[in-house]
Amino acid sequence: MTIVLHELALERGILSSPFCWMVRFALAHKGLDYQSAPTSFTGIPAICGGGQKMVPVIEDGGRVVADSWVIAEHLEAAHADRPSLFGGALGRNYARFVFATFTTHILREAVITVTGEVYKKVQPEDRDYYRDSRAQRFGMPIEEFTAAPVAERIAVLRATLDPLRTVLKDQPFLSGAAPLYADYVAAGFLLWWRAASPERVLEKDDVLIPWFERMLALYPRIAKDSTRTWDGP
Ligand SMILES: N[C@@H](CCC(=O)N[C@@H](CS)C(=O)NCC(=O)O)C(=O)O
Repeated sequence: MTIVLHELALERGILSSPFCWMVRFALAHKGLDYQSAPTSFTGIPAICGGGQKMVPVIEDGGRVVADSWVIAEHLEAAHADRPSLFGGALGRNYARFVFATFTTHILREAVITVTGEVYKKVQPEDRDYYRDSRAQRFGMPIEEFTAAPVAERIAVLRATLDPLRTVLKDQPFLSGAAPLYADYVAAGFLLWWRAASPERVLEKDDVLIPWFERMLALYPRIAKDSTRTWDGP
């Protein structure tokens, strides 16, 4: 049965959530058929009959599963006959560490840097909600995000990706010879950033570019549905 993926959309259908991209990669890796159900921020509380606060959320054979990591573990267990997302317990723990690194160090830096851009791109019905919720979350008005020295922040953000550079200069994927969920976490982050920000997070000579190109070549639907704001991958 087709899985339904509730995912975040900005104006013009721009899909821009790192966590939703991670789930798309996971579904594609497993070869599972899925239907996208885009939502605005303010549409989230109404999905699946109510009660949801965030996306991604999937409906899989009558089960509603929320949270990208929980979804990845659900897909691994419920579709165990399909290619493994983690490649066993060690791979699961490695992916968990990569995910935690992104959510604690890298995403926070990125969110602060990109919030002003996302604000320009949210759907009209989301503008007030987005402005007020981000001001409350970060303790500063939205105008301060847009006025921030973006170049300096991007330099800091680029440096947070150094551990990936160390690994990926010597091997094709974070997970080794083939991609697994750790790679999808990192690529999901970059797809989100690339859709939301006009600023390149990967410079043209970044050693991560060949890996990112390999990630984009894996699943045509992901490459097709993602929005590119740079003159690169
Ligand atoms: N831990 C969650 C985080 C999901 C998350 O932060 N989703 C954001 C979109 S990127 C969201 O739905 N935000 C709703 C809001 O800010 O109102 C996961 O891994 O799925």
